Amino acid sequence: MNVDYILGSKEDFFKFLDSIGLKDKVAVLTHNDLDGLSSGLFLEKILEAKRIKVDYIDFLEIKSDMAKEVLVKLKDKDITKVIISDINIEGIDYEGFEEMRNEMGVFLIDHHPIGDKLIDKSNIIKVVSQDCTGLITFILGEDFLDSEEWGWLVCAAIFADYSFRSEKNLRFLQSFYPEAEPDTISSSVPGINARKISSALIYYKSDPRYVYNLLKEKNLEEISETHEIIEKEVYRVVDDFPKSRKYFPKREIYFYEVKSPFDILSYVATLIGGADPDKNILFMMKAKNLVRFSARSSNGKIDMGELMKKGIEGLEDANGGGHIPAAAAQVRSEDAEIFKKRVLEDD
Ligand SMILES: [Mn+2]
Repeated sequence: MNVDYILGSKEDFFKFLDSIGLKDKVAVLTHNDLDGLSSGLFLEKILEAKRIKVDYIDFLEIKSDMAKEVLVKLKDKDITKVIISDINIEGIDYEGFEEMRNEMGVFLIDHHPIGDKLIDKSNIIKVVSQDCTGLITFILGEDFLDSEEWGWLVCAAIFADYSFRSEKNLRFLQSFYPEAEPDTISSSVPGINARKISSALIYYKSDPRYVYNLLKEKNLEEISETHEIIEKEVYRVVDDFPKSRKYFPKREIYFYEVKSPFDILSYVATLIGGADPDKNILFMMKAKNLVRFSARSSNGKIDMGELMKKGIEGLEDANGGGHIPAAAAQVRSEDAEIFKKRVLEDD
């Protein structure tokens, strides 16, 4: 399959791998979601085939100083070469990313838009957002990966990142699952696998490495067990939604607080928002010292991205934004009421 590269090429990637010597210590850093985990696994397999040992692998959460934070760990472990995947780290923490590139050899593979500050575009592969990183690394590794063995995982990543919306990616998925069609894909094997893995990532929220190892062992049985627990919890909340939601007529928004020991906020928001696209809904979930919000206006009646930005204006340690139909925000616990008032009631 052909990949349309926005930046970099397959040759660049293998040149970088060839630059890795016996004395180098190698790390793989990837995103802590399904696409991230699958690309990390494919990278590890490619490196293994090239007889390069991975000394450290980490699954990162997106946050503003993420490159700086992980750089401390990398230096501590004397890492000299790093491959980063599925994170637009050059956009999120530009300074930290450049600092890392000064200290060690870095190669980035990603499908998010290129950060505006980026000047040095070497050692970076960027592709369109619709080509998930799991797919890109799978294609990069096609000479080294057993596609019979890992087809199920790349297809689950394609489902999870909505990459099947592009014609060529759908055809790729159908080469493994000929019966999968866009309108029935969520009940197809890759759709179900993706939902199971996403549940396992919620269940083991603080330990994505554990889920990574289950994937590596192809232990779908244990993944299914966590899925049942999470599904049950999600449906409990979905049932409670019509009973406990509150309507704010001024903006025509429903407000609902998700109460659960599991981080099911965006799962619930996507499910309820998708099932009732005519409703505008603000979901809230309390975390340790902060409160997180997820907003849906599936028919796009309200620009939720803009509304989230308006809600956090001037609030300390707050962030928020997103797309018109789906957006998110988080604020300190003490600012939650201000945020709610701005979003639900103010002019
Ligand atoms: Mn991704």
